[in-house]
Amino acid sequence: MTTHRGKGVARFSISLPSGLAAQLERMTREKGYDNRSRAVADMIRAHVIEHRQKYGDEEIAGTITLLYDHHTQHVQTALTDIQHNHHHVIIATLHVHLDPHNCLELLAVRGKAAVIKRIADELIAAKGVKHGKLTVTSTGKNLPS
Ligand code: NI
Repeated sequence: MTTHRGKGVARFSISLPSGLAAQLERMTREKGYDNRSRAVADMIRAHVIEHRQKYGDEEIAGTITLLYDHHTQHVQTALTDIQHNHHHVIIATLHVHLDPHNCLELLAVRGKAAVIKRIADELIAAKGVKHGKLTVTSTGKNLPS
């Protein structure tokens, strides 16, 4: 990636699959942005904030959502092992049998941001997990109302 800097603005070009580029154009229009750069800048800003929340020393609360096919060999054992290893951080779980194959698992977590991020990455990367997502919020302690 080549970056050109000037007047407080960094310019760079990126390559996207054409289908994704078309979806970006559509979203930019639908959200009312006057240009693509502002839409992309807002997306990057949101991700930077999320990234900081995940990697810091700060105490956070959140949820980890996992979707997996319980027929995939060893997936449930692997996920349960990880959860037992971090029982002090995982404060509640909910398991829903979505259909004959798919399971939805929600874990409520509380602890240091970097620790929670590591556990979420480990769970999401486990073989058999089709999709996973960490949603971060505050513990409420240092959040002015
Ligand atoms: Ni299930």
